[in-house]
Order: sequence, then structure tokens, then C-alpha cells
Amino acid sequence: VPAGDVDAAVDGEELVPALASLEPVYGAGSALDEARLRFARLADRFRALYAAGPALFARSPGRVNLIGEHIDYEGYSVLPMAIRQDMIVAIRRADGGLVRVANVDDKYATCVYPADPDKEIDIKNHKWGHYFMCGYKGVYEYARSKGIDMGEPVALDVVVDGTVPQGSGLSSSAAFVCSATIAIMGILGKNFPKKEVAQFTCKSERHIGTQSGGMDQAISIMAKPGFAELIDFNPIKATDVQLPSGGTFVIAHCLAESKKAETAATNYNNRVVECRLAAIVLAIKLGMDTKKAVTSVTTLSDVEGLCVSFAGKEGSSDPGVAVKRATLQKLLHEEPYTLEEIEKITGQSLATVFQSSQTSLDVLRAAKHFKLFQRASHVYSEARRVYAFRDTVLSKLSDEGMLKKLGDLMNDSHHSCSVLYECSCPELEELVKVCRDNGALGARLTGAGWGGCAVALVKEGIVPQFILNLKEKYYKSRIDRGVIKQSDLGLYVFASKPSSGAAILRL
Ligand code: NG1
Ligand code: MG
Repeated sequence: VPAGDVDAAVDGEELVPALASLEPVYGAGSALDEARLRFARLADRFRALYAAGPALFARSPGRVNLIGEHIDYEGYSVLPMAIRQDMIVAIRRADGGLVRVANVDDKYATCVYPADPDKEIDIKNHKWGHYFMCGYKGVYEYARSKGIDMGEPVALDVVVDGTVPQGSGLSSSAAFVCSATIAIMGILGKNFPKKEVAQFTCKSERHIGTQSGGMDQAISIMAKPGFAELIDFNPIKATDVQLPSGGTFVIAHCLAESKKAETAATNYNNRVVECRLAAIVLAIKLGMDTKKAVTSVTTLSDVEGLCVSFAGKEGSSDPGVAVKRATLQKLLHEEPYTLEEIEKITGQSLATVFQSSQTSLDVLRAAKHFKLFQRASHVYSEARRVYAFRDTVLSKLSDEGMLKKLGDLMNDSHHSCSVLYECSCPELEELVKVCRDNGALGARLTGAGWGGCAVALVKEGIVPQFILNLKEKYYKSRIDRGVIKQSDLGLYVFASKPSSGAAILRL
């Protein structure tokens, strides 16, 4: 990927850009000065550890999801934007058959792995460096699936510098997997089309044991500065969404960390399995043969068509829009389902249905019951809200009217996440309330939830005062209790503009 070869497109597909300077990513002025310092420090650290400089850097941003939570893995569109916080990977080819992954922050001990893409990731023993190996395995898997000769697995020296706070719902994990991926592509001299990278990095990250959807990798790879993106799946597609100028998104961390990889069986993967079970039960209730249902139905979007023909079409042609709560109420009961009841419906044991997926079996073992109605209600209504959000942005409403409507949709999304999907936590509830009480037009948890960040839509003019109020009303008591340091506050609450997507940097 020679620098400047940005326009070299394969079949009209955009490739991951290779840049020779920092300006296109970090802009000008003090932001650029800071970025220069950061890269210089990273390179110094690299030389100190490996006695040679990096061959290249790769950068991939975190993201904030504006609306569309927990629906990407159900096949529905989402609306995130990239943020300026990112993961930078400095890398060079090494000798000695190892992949060594160090961090500029001493809090993260260096992780060492054999340079073997076939080696499974030890998910029972979680380490931060595992995310790099997700990228490593993924590149080789993708290349092999395309019949591309990759030669002997490459040994690597790596140092990482991340500014996306961990466990914050801002997708530090995907930013890491994506920056690792394109760094390795750069070292191997392979550049794959962006959409392909967006797609296979989603699979790569699943090696960590979460049954992720593809939102985070898609936005990290495909983001454009100045735009949020409507991301569609199957096939993946990003459509620029220009946000109204009078509003700003403020991101605020509730300070409870969401350890997604460690809690997958009861939280994230649990919801993926509940949605699959809801889809299977719906399919059977709507007349599908039980065998066919358990083998062919994987997501709620798979059964949307059946639900719609059952209820009769109610207007819009956008996906997800037509499955209403009233329809679900006729097909599913609100009382949580027991495993036995679902097995009666499917006519076979769930251990058999999920036998090929250890992470799903872990979910079954940990679950007491399954809230099929609630999870399905959330997914279909959230899918609707994403389109309503986009339609509002495209509408001829006044700035004022538009911002109010967007805020309302964000509030509705939060309510659904909190009550139907149960992915909030007491800290997020408090923070979202503080945001609304202090002038946010709307506020919601963002990302997987169970901790991490909220995103608030705030009128441009009141942003500085809004942030001051949050400091006073939410963070001050926590600083006093020593939860965070006053000097770190800027890491936990900030306004954000849509930033650019992943790039390889040859500086
Ligand atoms: P976080 O926890 O913010 O990285 C996760 C998933 C997304 C999506 C959201 C919920 C991964 C990598 N990301 O995001 O795909 O499902 O939760 O909308 O697992
Ligand atoms: Mg993540």
C-alpha cells in the first residue's frame, strides 16, 4: 500500500486509505500538534522496546451510536458516527515466530502469542492483547477464504496507543480489532476493499467470544468526517447522514465499566440467544415447520415478513417498521418463557439447537428464563426509530423542531433499552436523568450498555454550560470519593463531532 495510493480502487470499491501525513485525520492547529506528539511518543516507545522503528502505523476510531441499539446482530440498520478517540497500532515485521503486543500505557502488560493464525484465542483467560489476535486470525481467515496466498504466518512487533476509554460503549474493542487488521494488511502489502474489511473484522472480533453484530467495525472502517452513517447489513452499506447544525452530541461516561467479554453469557450473548429464540418461536407460531424454524431462522429480521403477512401491512416499506407491539402480543406472552416451554414449542432440546455454539450453550446454562416478548418488542421498535431518526434529519422541519424530534427518539430508545432490553444500569439511569434535567433534548445509553457511556443531544449554544452542569451534578461527588481524578474529567465527558474512518499511516 504505497502512500498516496488512495484512489487505487478494485472493481470500483474504495480501499483503506494509506496516508503520508496526519492532517487528513486530525485536522490542523492544536489537535494536529497533539497528534504529532502522540505519534512521536509512540514511535519512541516502539524503538525503546524493539530497538528499531515501526514500519507503519494504523489508526481506527471508536464510535458513538446515536440510535439503533442491539439490533445490528438482528440484521437491522443502525446510525453511529466515528469519534476522534482512536486506537493507533505501530507495527513492524519481526523475527522469531512471535507476535508481541505492547502498550504505551503500563497498565496493559505486554502480551506475547505464537505467530500462528490457527491457534484459538484463550477466551476463558481474558487479556487485552487478545483483540489484536482477533485481527491477526481474521486477516488470514479472510485471505484464505478468497484463495489469496499469504505465505508463512508473519511474526510481529506491536505497540498500541489507545484513547478510546475501555468498557465505555464507545467501541474500543472494534477500534482495536480494526486498527490491528489494517496494520497487518499494511505489513503484508495487502489492501482489501473497505466493505470487505468492514465485514470480515466483525467475524474476527467474534473470536473473543461475543456474538457481535457488525456496527462497530463498519463505522470504524467506513466513517467519513462530518457525517454520521446509516449502516445497513447483508450486504453492508454506509449512507452519509448530515446532522442538523444546531445540535451537538455530548458523550458522558457513567464510570461503571462494562466488561463485555467477561459478562457475555448473562448479558450480551444472552440477548443474542433470546432474540434467536424469539424469532424461532415466532416462526413456529406463524406456521413454519419446527425443523425448518430451528435450522433456518437466526434473527428477528428473518421472520419479519411472516409477522407482516400475519398482521397485514401497516404502511411503511422500511425494514422492521411493520412489526408492531400489538402483533407481537398476539404471538408471544409477556411472562418470561422457561427453557422447558420453549423446548415444547420447538420439539427438541435447545442444547441440540445450539450445539455448534459453545458461547450459546454457556448462555443456556446461565439463564433462568427468556424474555422473548420484551426483547422482540425492543428490536422491532428500535429498528423503526432508526428510520424515524433518518427521516427526521431529511425532513423540512425547522432546526428547532428537528432537534426536538431527534431528542424524543433518543429518549424513547433509552426507555426501550432500559425497560424491554434491560441493558442499562443504575449509574446510566442517573446520568441520563442528569442530562435531561440539565437541558439535553434527548439522552440515552450508547453501545451495549450495562455501564459505559450515555450520549446526549444538546443545543450548540449551551454545550459548555451543559458540560459544567454534568461535572457539578454527576462527577463532583465521584471525584470526591476518588472514583476518578479531577484532571481526567476530559476523558469522561466531551462534545464530539463526526470523525474520519480507519487509515494506514506511513509517516
Ligand atoms: P459495544 O459494547 O459498544 O462495543 C456492542 C456490539 C455492537 C452492538 C452494540 C449494541 C461488539 C463489538 N459490538 O457494542 O455490535 O451490538 O453492542 O448496539 O460486540
Ligand atoms: Mg466493544
